[in-house]
Amino acid sequence: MLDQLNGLEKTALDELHSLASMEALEAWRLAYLGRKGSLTSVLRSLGKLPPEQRPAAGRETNRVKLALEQAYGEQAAALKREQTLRQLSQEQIDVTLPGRPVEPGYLHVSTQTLCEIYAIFAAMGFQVVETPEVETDNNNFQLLNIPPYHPARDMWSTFHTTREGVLLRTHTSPGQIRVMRQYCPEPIRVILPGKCYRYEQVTARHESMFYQVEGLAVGRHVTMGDLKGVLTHFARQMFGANRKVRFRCSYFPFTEPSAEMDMDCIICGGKGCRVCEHTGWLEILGSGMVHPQVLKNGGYDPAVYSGFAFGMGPERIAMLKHGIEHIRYFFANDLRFLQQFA
Ligand code: FA5
Repeated sequence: MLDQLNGLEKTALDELHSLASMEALEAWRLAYLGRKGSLTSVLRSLGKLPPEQRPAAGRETNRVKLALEQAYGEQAAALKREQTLRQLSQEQIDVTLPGRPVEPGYLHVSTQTLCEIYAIFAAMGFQVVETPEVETDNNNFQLLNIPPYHPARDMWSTFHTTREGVLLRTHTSPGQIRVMRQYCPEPIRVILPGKCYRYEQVTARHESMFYQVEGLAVGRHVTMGDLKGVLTHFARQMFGANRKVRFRCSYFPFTEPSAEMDMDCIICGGKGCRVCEHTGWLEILGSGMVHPQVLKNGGYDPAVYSGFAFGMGPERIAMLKHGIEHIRYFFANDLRFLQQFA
């Protein structure tokens, strides 16, 4: 047995040192150290020896195994080194070739529009705050004066989740409650951008997922005049200094009074066309003075504090700015559309 082992060790090492490729090395490993290799079969046959010979034979087998493993490791490292040196001497790098340019990415048109909106409001002292897309019924509706079974719920067709009272927000207005509760009694000037979801049929101006940017200002002596000033300034910064705006009475349960802001049609300049449905005006956003009950729900005393809020759709704003006919282009991932805004 011991002679057999010594013979095996010698043959294996001789063979190993003559190997010239990684493939041959792997074949050697399988032949000697693999599960069906020679050394493994010697190990297996130890049990057949007379008991008094087993300890010495076991020790010797382990010694040979370790010696072969070590030699294998060294040979592998040497072959690898040789291979690398060979590659380095054969392959040449032409450093004079021009580099391959990495195509830079660019922002999606919705994100570009959001950035423009942020910049305009930041210049007026508004901070950007993000609030969750998955909301409670309480924040999305009830604390905004829309109790269960209130007919105003029809204005926001809702995606509910399987968890009772948890839904995908239908607008960014629940962020008003979150921010007021976080900052009360500090004055607030924030915009709250993010995705909203409505269970609606897709039309040229309606998607089931879209962005909104909410605005909220709360403090002492905040008036409707402030609301009109801020929003008129926004429209002129976004669409041009000569833009006319008008405020139309509207209804939102969480603002009182409420108003929608229209801008003179960017396409026909107010004369009337297909885009503005021959009215000369385009609706840009919903707004109003924060309802006293909503201020209370946010922790503010409506006898001391007042505020204004607004909500706009950046996709609709981008549609006007760039003359985009259908809202479905925004999220269809068609590069022919997206690359126009690179
Ligand atoms: C609201 O969602 C109110 N929360 C806005 C508001 C905030 C009013 C604060 C008062 C105070 P409305 O449903 O009109 O209102 O939506 C506001 C804007 O979101 C719309 O003018 C439009 O630009 C955009 N929008 C609404 N629904 C969709 C839709 N399905 N697809 C794309 N944009 C939409």
